[in-house]
Amino acid sequence: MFKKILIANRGEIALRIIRACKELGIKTVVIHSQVDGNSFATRNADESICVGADPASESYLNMANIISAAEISGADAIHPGYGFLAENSHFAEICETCGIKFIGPSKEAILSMGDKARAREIMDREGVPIIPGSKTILNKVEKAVRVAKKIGYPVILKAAAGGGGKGMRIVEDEESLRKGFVSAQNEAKKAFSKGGIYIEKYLKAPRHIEFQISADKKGNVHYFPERECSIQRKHQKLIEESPSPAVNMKLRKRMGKAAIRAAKSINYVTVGTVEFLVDENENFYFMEMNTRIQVEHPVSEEVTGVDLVKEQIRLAAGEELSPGHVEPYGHAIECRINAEDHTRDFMPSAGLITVFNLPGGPGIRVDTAVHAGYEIPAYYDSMIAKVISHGSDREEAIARMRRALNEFEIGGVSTTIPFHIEVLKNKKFLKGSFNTHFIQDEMSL
Ligand code: MV4
Repeated sequence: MFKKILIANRGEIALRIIRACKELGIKTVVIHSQVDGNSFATRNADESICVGADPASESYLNMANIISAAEISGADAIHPGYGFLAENSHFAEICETCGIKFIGPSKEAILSMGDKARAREIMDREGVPIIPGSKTILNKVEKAVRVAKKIGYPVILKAAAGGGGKGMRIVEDEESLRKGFVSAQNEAKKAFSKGGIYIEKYLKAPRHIEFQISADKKGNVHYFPERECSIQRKHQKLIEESPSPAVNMKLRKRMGKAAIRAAKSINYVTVGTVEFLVDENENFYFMEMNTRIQVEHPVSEEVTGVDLVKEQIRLAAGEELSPGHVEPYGHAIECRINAEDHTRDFMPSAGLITVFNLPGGPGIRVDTAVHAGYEIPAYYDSMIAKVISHGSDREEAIARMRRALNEFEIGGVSTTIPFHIEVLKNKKFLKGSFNTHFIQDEMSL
């Protein structure tokens, strides 16, 4: 097992990783930018090292300084958390070269899943269902036109280096495909420095359902009960739950087995997530694989009792898989609380938090590194807390979440709490009948 882990992240996830390390008896060193010097994470770690100025490019993305910090502090592993360097295959490679264990899968696995067209190709070869479309990057518009003709319009253009919805474009006919293709390439090139585009049949109203998996170096792979992540806005998830109200035991088993096949196809080790789109007829299709611990991992922890961050660390250290949990215990929901004004197009609301009184009681967990007197820096994302409710069934989990959101007192900044409370009153949400268009269709913003 590792003796000391360097945490290359900030905020609630840095704290979450510190907590896991403490329970495992591992020393921690957290890196930070100048503005984060006195954060709750730095105060809870055994050591902290400033690696640069406030912009992430100079600190949380500064590979040379982070590696130096690991070497100076004698850390034998680096946990990247989510975002920043978590899915950077180059960083994983540098860690390996320096003899520091990157807590995540191999650089090869990160690289194959980072190229979304290649990921599709691998999954198709392994018998994991993919959305009809191109198996490779399309260099010429004529090729795209040919594929689109075969699968039928509408189609969606996606950037192979993108993911999470960045650089997508829906086209209804050949004319708009011809018009949009080169500009989509240019946009992708600008955003990701790689212009590769692939196309898929556009599914009209899919649900986003994903499977947490865990895998050890011997090739044992488990799947966890699915997470329903359809409640998103501009490709940012806002509410996640486990299990999905749309998935029965039979579908869970079919999708879980496909998720295991996906992980095995790239010799995956540690924890990861296989994302699927699911249509009204229970057809499911591989969309992407995320090679990191995700923001929404707590809902899986609540319905299984597994500490996923500890499991991730144990698996990275070469230990064997803990027993799996296929059927969920009760129901869990997570609301991401952002410091944003939802009445002003979710504009970030940076500034001083004057009041911060947490909800609690039965079935409520709050993952946050924020406190009263904390000043939200303008440099990073706007998530300030995750409220996770757990109940014996979906009804109880919703009732507990509603109760907790009303208890939560935050002063000084606008938050998305009122927005979440509205969603939790929506009839379609309560019935569990929604898809990825829910916010656009149901919430008047
Ligand atoms: C799709 C899709 C429909 N068909 N792919 C990909 C990333 C995720 N955040 C959204 N993604 C989608 N991929 C196919 N083949 C629908 C979405 C999608 C979406 C697309 C455009 C505009 C808004 C959207 C909201 C949710 C899901």
